[in-house]
Amino acid sequence: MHARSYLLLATLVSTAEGHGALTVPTTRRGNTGYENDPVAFDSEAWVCRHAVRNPDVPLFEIEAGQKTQITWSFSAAHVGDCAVFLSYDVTKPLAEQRYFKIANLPKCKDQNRLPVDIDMPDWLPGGEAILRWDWYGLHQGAGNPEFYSQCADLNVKPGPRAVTTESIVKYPIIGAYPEAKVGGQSTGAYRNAFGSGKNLDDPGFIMTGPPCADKDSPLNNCDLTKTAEGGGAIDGGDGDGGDGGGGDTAEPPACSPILYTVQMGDTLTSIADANSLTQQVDWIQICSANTLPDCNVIEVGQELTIPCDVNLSAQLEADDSDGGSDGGSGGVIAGVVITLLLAGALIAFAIWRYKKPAAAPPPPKQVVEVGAFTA
Ligand SMILES: [Cu+2]
Repeated sequence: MHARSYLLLATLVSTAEGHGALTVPTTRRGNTGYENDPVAFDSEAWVCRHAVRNPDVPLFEIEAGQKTQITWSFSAAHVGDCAVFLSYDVTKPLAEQRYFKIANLPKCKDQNRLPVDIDMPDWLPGGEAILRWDWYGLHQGAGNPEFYSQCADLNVKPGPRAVTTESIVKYPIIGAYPEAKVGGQSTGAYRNAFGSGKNLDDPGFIMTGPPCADKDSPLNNCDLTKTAEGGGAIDGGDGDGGDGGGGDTAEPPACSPILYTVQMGDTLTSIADANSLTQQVDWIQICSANTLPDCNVIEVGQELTIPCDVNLSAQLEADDSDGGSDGGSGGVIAGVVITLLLAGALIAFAIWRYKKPAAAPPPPKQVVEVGAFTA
């Protein structure tokens, strides 16, 4: 019994933690279904979540020198930055593939679920290639990023300025991003998205990761990583080193759960989206926090607690440590009670999910509106 509860809880928690994926072009998963869990940034899944091309997905056609549109979908729109890399090593295993960057996508939550133009460099070689999209989420602080990746397979139509693949400086993805924390201390390699590196204009705003293959390119925000290390030339040339540091170690501000009264036309998804900036939760977390018997059913006038993602993870980690937030014995007791309530809610929700294995939680877009009578 206990073992099963723990297993279910673990499953739920890993689901609730995962928060974003590329949806256009169609990735190697072959659909836009849930594949949002974070990956370890030193794992092969960080290169691509699938080792080989999906034969059911046609190659996505792109043309050197032209724009192409991509789209990502975040179910919890965390602060952080995205980037696009290419590789022509389509027949090599993930660990041997070498990549180069073509685009920086700072603050990519601001384009959540929108078509985003990428300028394909006019010097791209022709042939089959891998488009690799990644995202580091900074909602847990500069020292604790979450990493996400997706790969899609391309056919590149070259332009008149095409170079050879050999003339592009390439590198493995594992190791292309710096450690976020060493010896318990933030390395400052990632920006403080809640403070000094919040906005593009801030002096502390840095994009982390290697420079674009053409580091002097004015396209695709490549100037943001112009001085970074790790590649950045299409003629085998220079590399002027660089700093890349400048972040600080501040942690995200604690946010508090808020009460929300359901309005006409609301869905759990729309509520999660509307509060994503402060609460950073998705519809699954709201459903779970309110122990709703059915995530599809909410009623106008119903009061929902919208929890806070940062506090949720902190709370889960705290678990059987003191759990108190202000040190007094009252605080400790309150903390334990809250932890127990939260665990109970998660287990209840997990059991609810377990009882309906055929009906996995619906994709957010399909959450049914309830109470939509004409006023
Ligand atoms: Cu997340």
